Amino acid sequence: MGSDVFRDADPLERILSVEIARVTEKAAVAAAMLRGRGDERAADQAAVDAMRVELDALPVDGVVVVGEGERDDAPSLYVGERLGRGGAAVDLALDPLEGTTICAKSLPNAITVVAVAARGSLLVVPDVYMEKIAIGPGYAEGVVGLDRSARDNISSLAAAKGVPVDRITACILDRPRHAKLIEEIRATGAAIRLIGDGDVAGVIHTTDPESTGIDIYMGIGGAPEGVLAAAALRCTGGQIQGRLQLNTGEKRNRADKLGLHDPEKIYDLSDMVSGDVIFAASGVTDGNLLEGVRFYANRVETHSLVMHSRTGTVRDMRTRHLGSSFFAR
Ligand code: VTB
Repeated sequence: MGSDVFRDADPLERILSVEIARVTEKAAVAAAMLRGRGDERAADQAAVDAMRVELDALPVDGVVVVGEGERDDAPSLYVGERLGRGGAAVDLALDPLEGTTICAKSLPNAITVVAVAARGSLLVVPDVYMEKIAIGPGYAEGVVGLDRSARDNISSLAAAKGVPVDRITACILDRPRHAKLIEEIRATGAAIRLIGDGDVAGVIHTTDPESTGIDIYMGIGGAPEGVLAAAALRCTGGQIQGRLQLNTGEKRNRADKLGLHDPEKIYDLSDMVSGDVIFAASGVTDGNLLEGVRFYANRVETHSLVMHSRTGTVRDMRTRHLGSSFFAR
C-alpha cells in the first residue's frame, strides 16, 4: 500500500510516467486554441473536457482529491469523481488550466497540471486560501518558514545561497491582500516578481532560479494549488509550507470535516504529499520553464515536464503531434 503502489506495479509506473504527459498535453492544446480570446470560462471548459477524457483512459483506479470543485459546482473533475480504466488505486490532483485569466489574456506561464499519487497520500484540503512559502532544492531543511517574518526569511535564504539580499527575487501573486508583505520584502532590498495568476507555476519556478530568476515563492493563494505545487516539489526537491486561511466558522467547519482540526497548523511537504507521486505539467502560453503550445500547418507542438518522485526522474518533453485528433475543434 501507500508509497509502494507504483513500484509494485512496475509496468504501470513505466506506462504512467509517459502516458500521463498525454493528459496535460491534450488539455494544453485545447486551452491554447482559446488563448487570448478573453473568455476564461471557455478556455477552462475546453481544458477540463480534454483532460477528463485522457484521465479516464489511464490504466488506474483513480479518485479526484484536488479537482475543479465540489460535485454541485463542478459537473466534471469534481472532488470524489472516479476516473480511469481500472488498475492501481491512486489519488488524482489536477488543475486543467492553471491561470485561466492569463490564458484568456495570452500572458505568460499558463499551464495544465496533473499529479497521480498513491491512494491516501495527498492532503485533502477545502477550497480555501492557503498562506505558502516555498523554495527550490539544495537548501538545508528549515532555511525559511511561515513562523518567521518575511525579513527573516529573505535574509536567511540570501545567507544560505551565499548572495546579498538584493540578489534574491520573490514571486508573489499581485493582489491587494499582499500589500504589506510586498512592502516588507521591498524594504529588505530583495526584488519581487508579481504574477497575475498561477501560483503552482510560481512555486515550480523556485526549483530552477537560474532559468526563472525566482528564488522563493511567498503569499496567499489557493489551498488546492498548494497541494499540487507540493507534488511537484516532492519530485524536484525543495521545501514548501502552507497554512490554511480559516478565518470564518464556516471554513473551519469545512476543514474539520476533512479531518483538519487545527486551524493554525503549518503543513510541510510531507504532510501535503506523503507518498510516491508522478507529476506532469504542459505549457499553454510561453513561460519561464515551459513553452506554450505551437500550432503549425500540419502539426502541433507541446512542451511538458513529467516527473516521478521515487525515481527522481524529470523528463523535459517536447512533442510533435501529427495526429488529426489534435486539430479537432
Ligand atoms: C491562486 C492562483 C490561481 O487563484 O491560487 C489564486 O494560482 C488565488 O485566488 O491561478 P485569488 O485569485 O482569489 O487571489 C488563481 O488565480 C485561480 O485559481
